[in-house]
Amino acid sequence: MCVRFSALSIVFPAVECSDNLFAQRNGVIHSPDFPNSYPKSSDCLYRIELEEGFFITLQFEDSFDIEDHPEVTCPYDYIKITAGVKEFGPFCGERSPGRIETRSNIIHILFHSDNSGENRGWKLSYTAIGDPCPLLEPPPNGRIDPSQATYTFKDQVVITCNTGYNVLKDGVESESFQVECMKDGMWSNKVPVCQIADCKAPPRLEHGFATFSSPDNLTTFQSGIQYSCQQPFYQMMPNVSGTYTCNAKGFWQSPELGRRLPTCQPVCGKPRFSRSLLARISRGGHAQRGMSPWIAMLHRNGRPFCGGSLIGNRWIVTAAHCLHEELELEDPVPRSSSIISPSSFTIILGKHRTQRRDDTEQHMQAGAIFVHPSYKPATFEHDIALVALSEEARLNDYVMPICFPDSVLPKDTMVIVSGWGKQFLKRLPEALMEIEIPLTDHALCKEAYAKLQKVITDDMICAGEKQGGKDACSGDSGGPMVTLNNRTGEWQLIGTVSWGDGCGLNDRYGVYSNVLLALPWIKEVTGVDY
Ligand code: 4AZ
Repeated sequence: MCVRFSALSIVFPAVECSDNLFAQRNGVIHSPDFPNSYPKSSDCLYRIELEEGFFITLQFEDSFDIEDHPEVTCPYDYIKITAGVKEFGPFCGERSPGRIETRSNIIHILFHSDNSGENRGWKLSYTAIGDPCPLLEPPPNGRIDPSQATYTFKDQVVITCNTGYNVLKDGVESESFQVECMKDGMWSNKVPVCQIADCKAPPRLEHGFATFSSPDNLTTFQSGIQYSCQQPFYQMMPNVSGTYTCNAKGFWQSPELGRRLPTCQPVCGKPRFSRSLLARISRGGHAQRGMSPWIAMLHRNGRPFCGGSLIGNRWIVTAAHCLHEELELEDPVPRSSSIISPSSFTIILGKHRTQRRDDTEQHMQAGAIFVHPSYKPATFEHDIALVALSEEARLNDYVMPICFPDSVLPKDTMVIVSGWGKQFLKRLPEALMEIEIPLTDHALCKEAYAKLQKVITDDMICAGEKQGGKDACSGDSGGPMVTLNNRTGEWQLIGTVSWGDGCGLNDRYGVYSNVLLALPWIKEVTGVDY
């Protein structure tokens, strides 16, 4: 019903409702003050503007009330919808327009009211949805999230691979891959492939090897390998199983070491030819082949000049004075103290005979020489040095390193000293000699040498029998003094031949450099720690 505008009627100010922009994919729009009467004389514009590709659907509520006229279509108040070139309405009366599928992404809803009437208005909800994209199949060993029956414009899915598999797209591996449904109803990208993680060929293990658990040498997720060391001359360090499994990230992994590899360390102090009680020397005599596989001969000018001991597979421990020009006995004019050139001598491993060739010998060059930092040529304190071999020794039954000492030994412990040094008749022996002697009490040794104004310091160990007889001598210097550790069954290096007053004299004892005391320095320089 229309009431003509008159001076008496109350003038309602037109409500401001012309600037309503809806940019969300869903929303609710209603006439002003709904469900109360809408204001008069208003022109309300509601815009729904979405990206191209969306189609807006309007759903009017059943409760719909706009002033109308029985004969004329919506002459007073009305709602009109423009969707691109299409128009819907005008609508008025009490019949809800219901659902309108506009197929457009931009909608303008114009609501006009004139200056009379009391009607409750309208309310609608809208949704915008795009065209569906084709059904997506997850790749083998992968999944699609979120999982839906249909996907439409703007929907995004993430393709993730199962544990042990990686997304492979254009040759690039990644954790996951996203594809989006586009406005043309096509996916932005093809579904990637899930490729099984591959640990590839296991890293090489020096002095060791890897064997595959599977007959076809698989290196993929959950495959296994077993590292082993070249037995019996190398052993695994730390002492672990050596089993590795290819993990989901494509790395070989061990339960004990994670991604770290074990190492293969030389086996020390366990000669294949061990001393039987029968072969045990009491008076000193020729050594048996292979019973001191750690002994090294330092050779120069066609003859041996010192001994040494192999530690690890590329280091020799010897006496510092062996490598010192100044103390070279044959040197007529003592020169200022200097180290001999590494290229001036040869190290021979696997040696037995003094001056004849052995089938087992290995000739090595010295790469570098390290003299103990506290070595004092005048007093023979810290008479110990290290020689780096220019190549690795090939470990076998005749070439094997000696172990490090692990504790101070009591006096009278029996030790074995070997060397090619001069015999007391001043002749070189035919082959390697060895003696078994007891360690001397430090105070007793000190006392014996005090008479000669010689000082026995804490870095020195004495050994020998009081009555003399069995002793190291010229040419034995640098050579090993070893003992069998009954607990471990390993031979260990206690000292290196250093000096003494004469050879084999009674109440005189041989003096040896204390390896246990030099051990921190030896480990630091060589890196050997088995
Ligand atoms: C030397 O001249 C030497 N009796 C080594 C050891 C001893 C004496 C001399 C101990 O190499």
